[in-house]
Amino acid sequence: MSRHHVVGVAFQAADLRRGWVEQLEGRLEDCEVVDAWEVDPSSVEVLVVGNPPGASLADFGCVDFIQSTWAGVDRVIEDAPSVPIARMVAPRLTTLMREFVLAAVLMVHRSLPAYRRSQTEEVWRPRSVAAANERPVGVLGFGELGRPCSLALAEFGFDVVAWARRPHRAEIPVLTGRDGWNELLGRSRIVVNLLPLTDETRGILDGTAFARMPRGSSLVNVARGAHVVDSDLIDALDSGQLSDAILDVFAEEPLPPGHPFWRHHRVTVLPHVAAPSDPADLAPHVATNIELFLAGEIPRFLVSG
Ligand code: OXD
Repeated sequence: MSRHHVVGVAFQAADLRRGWVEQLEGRLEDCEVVDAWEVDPSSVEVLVVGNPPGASLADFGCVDFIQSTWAGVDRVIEDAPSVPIARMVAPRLTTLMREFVLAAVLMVHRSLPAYRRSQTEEVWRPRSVAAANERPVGVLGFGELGRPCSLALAEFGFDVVAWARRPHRAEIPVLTGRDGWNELLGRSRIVVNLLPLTDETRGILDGTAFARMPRGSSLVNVARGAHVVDSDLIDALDSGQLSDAILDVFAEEPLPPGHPFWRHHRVTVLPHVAAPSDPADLAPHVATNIELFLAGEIPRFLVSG
């Protein structure tokens, strides 16, 4: 007889926990899907979490596998460094991120934030226009999200170069190493950040990085707020070194009241909405990966453990 397994969902919000239990129940054979907050943590073998996880993972010492419903798992790794963790990669999430990156880059490319500023001052001031192929764009990261976003921008006509930790064979140039980093920043009028957050990338977008970018360039950050040194970004925007920042992610989320980004006229603040995780869409992917794990096979998109 096959063994019965307990799969716990541990999100901060009760309605999200309920939603995930509903979506996963019935999809997993020989599993009981439970709200992890309502059971003895030592009974849970597999956890489904967001990033950050909605519970202290130290309490779930017996967990054998963690499935994230988010693409990035930096906070989960921090909390459970020795447990195998799979991040979320799914077609609809990729589509949403591609759309968002394209929208943000087009918005900056066609100066929409600048026109919004002109409007608040009631100033009628047409700006010079460039076509996409005249606009160098740099994408930081060439993984599951960086690659499709880079290619979507290139297909749209932008002059795209990406930067990654290791070399890639690709339809666009993918630079690596310190020299590649400097080259990408030195040429890009719009930089899009899609890097994972690691010890090496924390604070990588600092005053030195901004100073390397051509004057008047812009930043789109859809990765993690902690990649950016906030005070350096504000200095770069105030001095005119950078023209605009479109920020979907922040070191602290929700962005705290009174944070200077809220009212900065060159910052567009978005509440982490580039590619939201929808339980109905992602439950089949989560279930398939948990089944792989329970069958003794290697789950997809494993990042550690
Ligand atoms: C993320 C996500 O990792 O929203 O930021 O999936």
